[in-house]
Amino acid sequence: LGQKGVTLWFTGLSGSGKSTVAVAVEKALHKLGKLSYRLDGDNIRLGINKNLGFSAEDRTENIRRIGEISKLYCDTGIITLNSFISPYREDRDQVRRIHEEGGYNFIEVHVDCSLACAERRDPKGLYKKARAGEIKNFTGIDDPYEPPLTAEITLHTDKMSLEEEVEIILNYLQEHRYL
Ligand code: GGZ
Repeated sequence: LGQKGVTLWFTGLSGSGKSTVAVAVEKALHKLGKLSYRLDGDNIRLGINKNLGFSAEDRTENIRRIGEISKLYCDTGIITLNSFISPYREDRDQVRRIHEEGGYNFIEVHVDCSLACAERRDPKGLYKKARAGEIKNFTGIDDPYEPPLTAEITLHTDKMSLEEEVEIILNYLQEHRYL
């Protein structure tokens, strides 16, 4: 394949822009002839993890399984783009550990925007429902989000343009010889 496998792990609030950035990075990588694969709630929570909800326990198991899947992708040399809230630092660190112990590459990307900003966007109307008490344990409202302390990359999506964000990620991949 001529490329080095790596997991790009996008973490952040619902509505922070994780999937938007991942889709844009995927397009840019495709143009460069690089193979990538995107994992998100749509292909994971509706499939392999459809027995999991949003309790702390289920979120931990969600992230653990996704971590194992992306480690397997690393073996193939694919660039994996994972967009999950992954609210618990310990869960993300665990995924990092299983990568690093196996000699796999892991890059944590903090998709950082304030709760106010995510709530203003509210693309699916979920914050509104959470505020109304129609959804329980919603991250940022009545459930925690623990921001990364040592992410390799931080994107301030309330201030940056999508183009800038893609460039930051591609530059990082280039500098670290993934491209
Ligand atoms: C957070 C929830 C919840 C609750 C449903 N809390 O913006 P979305 O809709 O498309 O992304 C959110 C997605 C979160 O799933 P993850 O697998 O990324 O979560 S975790 O990493 O914490 O396991 C949101 C929707 O599912 N959603 N209920 N209570 N987000």
